[in-house]
Amino acid sequence: MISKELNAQSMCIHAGESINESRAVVQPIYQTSTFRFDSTSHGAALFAGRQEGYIYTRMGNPTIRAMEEAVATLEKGKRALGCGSGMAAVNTVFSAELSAGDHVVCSQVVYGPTMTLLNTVYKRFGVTADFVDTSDTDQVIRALKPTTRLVYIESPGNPTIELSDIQKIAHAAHNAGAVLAVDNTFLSPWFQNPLALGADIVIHSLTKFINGHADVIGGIVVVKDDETYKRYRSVLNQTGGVIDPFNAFLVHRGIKTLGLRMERHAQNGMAVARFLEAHPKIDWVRYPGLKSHPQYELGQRQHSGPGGVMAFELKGGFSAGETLLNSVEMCALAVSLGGVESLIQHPASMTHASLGKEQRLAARVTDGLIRLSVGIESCDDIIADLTQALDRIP
Ligand code: LCS
Repeated sequence: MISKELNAQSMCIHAGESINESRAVVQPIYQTSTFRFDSTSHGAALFAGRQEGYIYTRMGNPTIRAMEEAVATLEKGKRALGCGSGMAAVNTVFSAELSAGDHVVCSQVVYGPTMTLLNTVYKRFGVTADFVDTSDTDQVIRALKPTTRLVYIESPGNPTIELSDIQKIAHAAHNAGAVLAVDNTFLSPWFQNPLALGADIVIHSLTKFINGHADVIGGIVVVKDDETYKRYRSVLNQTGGVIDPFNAFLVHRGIKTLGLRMERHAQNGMAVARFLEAHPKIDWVRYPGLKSHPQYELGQRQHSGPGGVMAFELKGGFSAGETLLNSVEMCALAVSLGGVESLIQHPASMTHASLGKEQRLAARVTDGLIRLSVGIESCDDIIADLTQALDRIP
C-alpha cells in the first residue's frame, strides 16, 4: 500500500498500485468480460452490493479500476469512473446530474461536441442551457437560476485558451444550489486540480495528455465522495460507455510519464509561444505562460504550469493560416491534442464546426484562429518547422 504523501512524480509511477492483487509489478490486463462467482450466495451478495468484487467488466474490472484509482489519486478525488471517450465522460456527468426542467450554465468556450450535446440531445430531454463567457465570473452569476443544477466549464477553454476562475465559480454555483463540473483535459492533474479549488466533479478526455501517446480514445469522471460515485456508477452501468481493459492499461502506462511529459510540453510551449509572439507575421498568441495572456495572474494562482496548447492568429487571417497549416512538415495537420507529437488544426472548420457561425463567433472562435498542441519533440525542430511554414506565407 503506498502512502498518499508521495511526491507527485512518484505518485505518477505508483498511483493505482494498491489495486493490483497479483505479484506483477505492473497491473495485468484482465481481458475478460465476466468473473466467476464462488457460489450463488457470493453472486447474490456482489449484485446486492453487500460484498465488494468484480461481476462483469461493464460494471468494473481490475485493470480499469487501477487506472481509475491512479487518476483519482492524482486529481485529489475519492473515486473515478473510466469511460469509453471524453464525450462518454461528459455524457456521464450530464446524464447523472440532469433531469427535465433543469438548467445548465455552460462556458461558451468548450469543445464543440460538448455544447452540441446540450443543444441537441439534452434539449430534446427538456434541459435548457445558457452559454456565457465564464472568463467573466459575473456573467456566470447573472446566468444562474433557481433551476440551475449544473455549471460546466473548461479552463483553459478549447480552443481559445481563455481561463475561468474555478474557485469563484464554485462558490457562486454552490450558493445557487448547483454543482460545478470542470473539464481539466487541457492542463491534466499535473498542472491543475479543480477539486482542490472547490469544484465538485472533474472530467478528462484521457485521449489527450493523460494517455499522451495518441493511441487511445478514453475519458474519466473524478468525484469527491462515495455517494456521488455510487450514483454515477449506476448511471454508467446502465448507459454502458465504459473504457475497455486494454485501453485502461495503455492509459495507466501513459500516466507513469505524465509529469515528465507535462514539464516538457510546458517548456516547449513557452519557447514556441515566445517565438510566435515575436514573429512579424503573427497578430497575437494566447498561451497561459505568456504575460500577454489576459488572465495571466489568475493562471498563476490557479494552476502550476501552462500546459502545451496555444491559440494564435496570423496578420494575414485565414488565408495565411491555411498556407501555414498546409506547409507544416513534422507537425501534423490533425485534430486532438496532448500527445507527444505536435498537432496543428483550424477550429472553425474542424473541432468547432458543429457550433454554427453565430455561436462560434460569440465564443471568439474566429475564422483565422489556429490551435497548436506543442509536443515533446526537440523544440528547435518544432520552431524550424513553423519557421519554414511561416516563410511560405507571401
Ligand atoms: N473535452 C475536451 C476539452 C476536449 O478537447 C475533447 C476532445 C473532449 C472533451 C472529448 O474527448 P474525446 O471523446 O475525443 O476523447 N477534443 C478534441 C479536439 O480538440 N480535437 O479532437 C478532439
